[in-house]
Amino acid sequence: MVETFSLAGKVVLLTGASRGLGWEMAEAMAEAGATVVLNGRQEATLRPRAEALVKAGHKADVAAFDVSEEKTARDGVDAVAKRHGQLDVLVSNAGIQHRKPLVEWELADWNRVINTNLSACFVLAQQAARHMLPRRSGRIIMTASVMSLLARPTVHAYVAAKSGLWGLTRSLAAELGQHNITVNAIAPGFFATEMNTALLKNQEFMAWSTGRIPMQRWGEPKEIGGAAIFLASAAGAYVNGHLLTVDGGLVSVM
Ligand code: GCO
Repeated sequence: MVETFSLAGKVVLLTGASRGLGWEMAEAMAEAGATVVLNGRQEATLRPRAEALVKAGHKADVAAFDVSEEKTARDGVDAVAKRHGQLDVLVSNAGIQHRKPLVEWELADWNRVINTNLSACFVLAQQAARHMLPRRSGRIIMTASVMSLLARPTVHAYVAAKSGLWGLTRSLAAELGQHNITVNAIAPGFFATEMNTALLKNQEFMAWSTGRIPMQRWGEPKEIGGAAIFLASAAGAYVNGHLLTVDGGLVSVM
């Protein structure tokens, strides 16, 4: 049974993996036996993370590049596949947030969030697929959000990007499934990560958001890892085009 959830022999590239949910998924997938390749913009923040995984007896590498720059993103994916001889799983997790009342938004802010949270995911998935198609094997996992399905004020580009990412997940699943490449999305609810520091400091928001969640609490970052292992492992072999919410029940209730 344990083998079903094993990632032994798999090379996994995770973007935005130096902290937050990206790091938590990377650590969990390394513990499941994968060789995890940690992406972020700064090698200096990635290297200590990789060293900690290796020290714990796992396999880890780093790939520092900016996912929002098309050429560096494509070259970064190619370099991982070349260095490790294969790319089995892409976890396209990197994302940014911007919170402003509608009338205070600049178009540049909109474009920045859409580019990083949606367009970069398309580029990364396309480049990863180029390595997966010849092997007729691969898994692409997007970090979507409950904001793929819901919305709240001030986070306009994030909601639009995450909604689009759920659509992109389905379109990629539709085309790549015949090649034994599955494409799925993990939709986190509210987790206590650095991206949400401003929310965590807002007692009114914390009371409101926690009250909306059936489990009456935000997620612990370590509670995201199992979803990534499941979708990347043999256990998830026939799961394709799925949005796996990890949200304490938030999207299931009014
Ligand atoms: C926000 C938060 C949320 C959560 C998460 C939900 O400002 O509403 O950042 O978007 O971080 O993305 O899945």
